[in-house]
Amino acid sequence: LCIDCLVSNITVKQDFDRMRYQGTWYAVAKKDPVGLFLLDNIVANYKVEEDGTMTATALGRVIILNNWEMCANMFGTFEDTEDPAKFKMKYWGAAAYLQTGYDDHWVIDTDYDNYAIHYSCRELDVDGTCLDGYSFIFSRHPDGLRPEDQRNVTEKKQDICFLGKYRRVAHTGFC
Ligand code: ODT
Repeated sequence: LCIDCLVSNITVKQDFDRMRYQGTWYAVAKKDPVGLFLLDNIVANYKVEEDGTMTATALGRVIILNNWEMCANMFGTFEDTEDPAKFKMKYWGAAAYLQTGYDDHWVIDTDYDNYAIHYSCRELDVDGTCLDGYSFIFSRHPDGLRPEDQRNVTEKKQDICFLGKYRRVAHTGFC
């Protein structure tokens, strides 16, 4: 629960298990940041390397240079923090004209087998709330969340103060 919307009060998945988080996740909904990048057909694939480092790749439809539509092939490496569910993600694209960055990457909740709620605040407001952030709702199933997971996901969207700010992420086979 997060009633005051302070980023420092947001709770994440307890005892996050990166091994069980590995594999393919389909984005079913997204709360966009300022200057959104990934539009739709977003699929992430997480992996734990031999040294224990978590890495990921992501595909998604983007529009670059205002009207050039393409499928972005993105890479990320995750730096651990003192909280196992909170990472710093360094990311870059397969091509130089794609976005690069260094974002928070928090796993708010997941059951590993069906759903996951990701959260990233890029910019804190002076009052400690999130001024610019983004979030993905992920499913293991390309066709969306199971009905039995929807209530919990809605609750978590509220906890991170993004309820009502998500849009559906379409999967049309573009990527
Ligand atoms: O789309 C936006 O507007 C912001 C998101 C930009 C970050 C995309 C970089 C992905 C790098 C590869 C990592 C995959 C992990 C995906 C999990 C969540 C999305 C960052």
